[in-house]
Amino acid sequence: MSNQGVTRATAALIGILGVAAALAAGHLVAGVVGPSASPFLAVGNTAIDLAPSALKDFAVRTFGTYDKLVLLLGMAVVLLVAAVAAGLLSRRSPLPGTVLAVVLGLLGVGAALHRPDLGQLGVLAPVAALVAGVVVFRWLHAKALDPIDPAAGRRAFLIASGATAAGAGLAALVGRFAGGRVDVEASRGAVGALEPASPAPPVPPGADFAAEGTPTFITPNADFYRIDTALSVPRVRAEDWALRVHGLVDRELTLRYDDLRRRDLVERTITMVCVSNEVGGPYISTANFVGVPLRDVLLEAGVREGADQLFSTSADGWTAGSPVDVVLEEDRGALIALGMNGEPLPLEHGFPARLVVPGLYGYVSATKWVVDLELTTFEARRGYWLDRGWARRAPVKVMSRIDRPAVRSAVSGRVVATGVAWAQPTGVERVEVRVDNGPWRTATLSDEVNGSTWRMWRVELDLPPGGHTVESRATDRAGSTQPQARLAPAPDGATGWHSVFFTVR
Ligand SMILES: Nc1nc2c(c(=O)[nH]1)N[C@H]1C(S)=C(S)[C@@H](COP(=O)(O)O)O[C@H]1N2
Ligand SMILES: [Mo]
Repeated sequence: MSNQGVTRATAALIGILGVAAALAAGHLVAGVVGPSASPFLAVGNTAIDLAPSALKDFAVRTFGTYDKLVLLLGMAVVLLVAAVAAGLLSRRSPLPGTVLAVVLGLLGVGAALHRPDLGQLGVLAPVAALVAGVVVFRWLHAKALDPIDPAAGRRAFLIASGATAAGAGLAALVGRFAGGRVDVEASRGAVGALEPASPAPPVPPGADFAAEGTPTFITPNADFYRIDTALSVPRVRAEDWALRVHGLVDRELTLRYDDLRRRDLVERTITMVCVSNEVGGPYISTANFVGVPLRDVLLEAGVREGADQLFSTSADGWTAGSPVDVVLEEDRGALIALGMNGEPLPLEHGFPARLVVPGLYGYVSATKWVVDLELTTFEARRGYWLDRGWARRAPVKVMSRIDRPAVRSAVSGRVVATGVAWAQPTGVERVEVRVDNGPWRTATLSDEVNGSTWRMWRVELDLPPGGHTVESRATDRAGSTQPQARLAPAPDGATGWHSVFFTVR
């Protein structure tokens, strides 16, 4: 048997088991040194950070909020193929498989070193993966090649394979358990009600046209759009959380969760929007955020002359830079938010705390899992997306979207076109609609909640049967109208009129 090597099926199995053992060992150690050190996640997170922005934009455009799932599945397929290939190349000698295990392990080491949220101990996880991968691969290979007694050798190999599979499963489970030790859900549950001392005014029933196809005015937390670079949601307990305010300040502050929640909390109804939102896109949502005015905290710290950037950092190392003049505006209503729609922030939306700045796109303002606020200059530090082709200043652009009729739908009878418009922080003055390049008609607006929230619109159309194109454009309180020119989201937000083709029966 030794001259022919192992069979194809056995060779493939050895490759797969070697990779499984490596991943499981890495996951086990990551459970102790930090969940994001798990090699699979660390490589995925690093791939996200290093990916060219064109690829990331493509992923968001194509897969929307499933982009991360697609990345993980893609990685799994690549790994499986590599494992099988390495196994097949190693039918006679374990050398090719050993090389693959080392290369994958080093990839994991590189990724762990690149994670800003991991200390030096983070490399222990991929090192464990590398060692386990090499040892298990070579051990199984030797068993499969046993030249002395082929029958007994086969039995020993099967036992060893079973033991490897069981051991890998167990290690992965223990790693998962150890990683879950930081019980963030329990911490969130223990926060209880965050009662605002000054609640937001109630949203009037006429604030949306949900019965006619617009979104509800307040977006339920489960439906709130989610955009971030985190493959695994950072798990920070409220008890362990602290926010440091430093840099160009008169006095540094360190605020703990209890310090903040004991203050007079304010509630503000705010619409958030992502710069990646295409014309007509879904990355916009509205919530009642509860928290502490960001301005108050910055004034307590005392912002020094010359600081033009508020540089915020998340627990996982992501960063954003906001203009100091904007976050200090009295009427802006920027928050260090702790709660959202009557609950502590959901984990995916930044528990324990995040920033929300009305009128700025999320990538320059809305840091989730925020742990650090540095007063600095735009010269000195660059936020995460700036080196990836996005602009330094990114105020939200005036925009409108058509929700009904739906794209390419067929409608009969009376046509009611509805949609949303936004122009934070001034508010929407007017929405106009036209059909088939006809005259613009002014739409009816829903009751206004405040300038930092979206506004719904509706217009009744009387149209002959056949195909029609409806277009909309909004105008803000300062008098600027949504321009017709179509611009892509990069570098500072899409522009253009939304247009929808539909048919009247
Ligand atoms: N830590 C962290 N915060 C982040 C991001 C991120 O990738 N990491 N993405 C930002 C972007 S681009 C947007 S649009 C908003 C989205 O917030 P949401 O997921 O709660 O809707 O979060 C911002 N805050
Ligand atoms: Mo975003």
